[in-house]
Amino acid sequence: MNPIREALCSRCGRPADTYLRYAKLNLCKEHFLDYILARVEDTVKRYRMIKPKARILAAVSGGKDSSTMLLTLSKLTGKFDFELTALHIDLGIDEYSTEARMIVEKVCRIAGIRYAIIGLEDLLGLSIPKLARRIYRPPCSICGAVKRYLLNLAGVEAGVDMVALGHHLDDLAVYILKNFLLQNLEDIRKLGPKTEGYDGFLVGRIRPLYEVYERDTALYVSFAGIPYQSLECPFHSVGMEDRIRAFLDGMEEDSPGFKIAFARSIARSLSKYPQPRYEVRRCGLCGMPSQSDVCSFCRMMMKVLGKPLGLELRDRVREIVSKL
Ligand code: Q46
Ligand code: ZN
Ligand code: ZN
Repeated sequence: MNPIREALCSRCGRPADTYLRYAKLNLCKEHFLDYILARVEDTVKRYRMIKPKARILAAVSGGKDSSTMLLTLSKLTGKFDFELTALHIDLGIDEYSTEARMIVEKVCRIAGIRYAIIGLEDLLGLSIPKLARRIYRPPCSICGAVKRYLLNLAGVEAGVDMVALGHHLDDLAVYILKNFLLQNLEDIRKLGPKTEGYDGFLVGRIRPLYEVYERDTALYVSFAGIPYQSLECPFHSVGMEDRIRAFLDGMEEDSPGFKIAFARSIARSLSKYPQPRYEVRRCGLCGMPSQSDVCSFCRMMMKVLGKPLGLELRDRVREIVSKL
C-alpha cells in the first residue's frame, strides 16, 4: 500500500500547514504569513489606499480580523511610508468587553503600535446594554451607530487621514449582496475598499482586508502566535446575513476564488451605484456628519441623558486621542 504523501509547502518544500484552495497553494506557517502580508500589500496598492506620509488610525476590536489588519499594516509602514496608531472602543459588554480590551492592549504592544481606548462607561456613563435598555432598541443597532460615530470623532480629533477597518472579504461580500437584494444600492458604495471623507468632519475609510478571507485571518493570528478574542458577544444573533453567507460559501466551494472575483468586480463598478440622496451636513450640536440639523448620536443622547453632549464630548475624545 502506498503511504499517503504529506503535502509540502509550495515555496520551501517543508511540510505544509495549510492549503489555500483559491490560490492552489500548500504553505507552511512561515510562508502562509508572508503570503497574507503580500495579499494585504497588493490590496493597499491595487486600491491606492494609503498616500505617503499619511496618518492612519486602525480600529481594533480584539478579534482575529482587526488584529490581522493591525499586524499586517504595522509591517507595511516603512514600505508605504505612513504612520499607524490604533483605537479600541470598550463597549462595556461584561466579560466580552473585558477580554477584548485585554487582548487589544497585548496585540498593540506586540505590534509596537501606540493606541488609545475609549471606554463607553467612562465617556457616557453608559454601556451598550444600558443604552439599549434605556431606548428600547436592539443592542446591535445602537452598537453599530455608536461605534461609527465615535470612531469618526476620534479620527477627526486625532487629525488622521484615514481610519482602517478590519472588515474581511467574507463579511463584505455578505453586506454587499444583502444591500443588493434589499436594493439599498446607495449603501453598496460605502462598502468598497476605500471611501473618501470630507475635510474636517468625516474621515475616509480603508479596508486593507478587502481581499482576505475570514479563515485566513484566523490562521494568521494563530500561526503568528497572537491572542484573539475567544468569547462571542452575547448579543450576536443569527439573521439574514447567515443565509447569504451560506449561499456565498457554496459559490466559493464550487468555484474557489469566487468571492475575490466578486469583490473586485464590485470595486470596479462602485461608481455606477447611486450616491446617497441626502447631502452630508454638519450636526448643529456636535459638528459631526448628519443627514439633518441634529445627528442621530446627539438625538440619542438627548433621549437618554436629557441633553446632547455636543462639544463637551469632543473635548473628552480629543483628550483621549491626544496621546496617539
Ligand atoms: S454589534 Fe452587536 Fe457586535 Fe455590538 S452588540 Fe455585540 S454583536 S459587538 S460586531
Ligand atoms: Zn514554506
Ligand atoms: Zn451631533
